[in-house]
Amino acid sequence: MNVVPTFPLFRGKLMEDANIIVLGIPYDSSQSYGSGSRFAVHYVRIASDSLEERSSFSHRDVRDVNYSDRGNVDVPFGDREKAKSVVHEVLDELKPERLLVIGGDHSITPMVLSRFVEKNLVENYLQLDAHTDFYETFGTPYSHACTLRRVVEMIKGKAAIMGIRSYPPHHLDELEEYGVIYHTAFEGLPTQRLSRHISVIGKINYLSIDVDVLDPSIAPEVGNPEPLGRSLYDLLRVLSLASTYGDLRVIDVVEAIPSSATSTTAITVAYILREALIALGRAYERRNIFDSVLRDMVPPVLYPLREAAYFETDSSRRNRSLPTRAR
Ligand SMILES: [Mn+2]
Repeated sequence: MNVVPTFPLFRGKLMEDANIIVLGIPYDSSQSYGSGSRFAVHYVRIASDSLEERSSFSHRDVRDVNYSDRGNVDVPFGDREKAKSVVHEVLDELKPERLLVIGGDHSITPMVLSRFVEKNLVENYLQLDAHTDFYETFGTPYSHACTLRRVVEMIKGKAAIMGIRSYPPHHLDELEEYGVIYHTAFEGLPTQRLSRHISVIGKINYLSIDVDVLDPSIAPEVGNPEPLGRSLYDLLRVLSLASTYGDLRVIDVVEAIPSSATSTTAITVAYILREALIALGRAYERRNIFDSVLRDMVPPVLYPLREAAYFETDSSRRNRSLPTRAR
């Protein structure tokens, strides 16, 4: 198989029959400004070794997730078609039920997505990004700046994008024309407008996270940094909503170019990857038909209650474990 072994994310054990597969795709030939996301696949895995396996955000432990990190796809650089065929070859061999991809630049998303669409495993798509990525062509039609455009051409369901704050004005008209739901960074992520967002997030199967959706003060090392981004907390809320309501199949995390394993960006991405594994684990737990029927039966107006229940566990835990301090 065309994969290269690496230090496994959160020291996960190598398993043949894991429910969730982790793959690095160190392809960065389309980055148009800063480049070097091919190295992220190494640095963020090492950075994961510095974090706790148990998340204080979701109160879950990544060691309870049945995942296996299979290493990095051995992609040829500069040849997009060859890279795509190697990615497909590896996906066909591993047959992941659910997948976490570490990029690489954003042009890897259409490569991965196309296989899942062909197999009818992915219908709806959500991208978190500072940029619209909706250029028809940007030097080449497979530039990272054309990601969403290529995605919209191939998916059968709905596409949505959140966090955008850098685009030519005509892109917004085109997004509407193509039926893409969009929220700018200034409209906020779910923390502010929960009910409007979960009607989008609750249906997604493929979540693509461009790290530049975050404010550059949190993750400065990305290909195209853009000020006025969202917080890590907002991003994690999207993940928790998607795992509570949706049927997540694939998450990719792309465009980071950390300069070392100890950089703020590497640590932040490792943090996102831990929550992404936990989200995919929750999605797997909710895979059975009974649960999906129940999910459809709950009217969207009651969705906030379901999420409140998820977070209630956190506060009850906090109340239990914190002794009253003597004054
Ligand atoms: Mn971007």
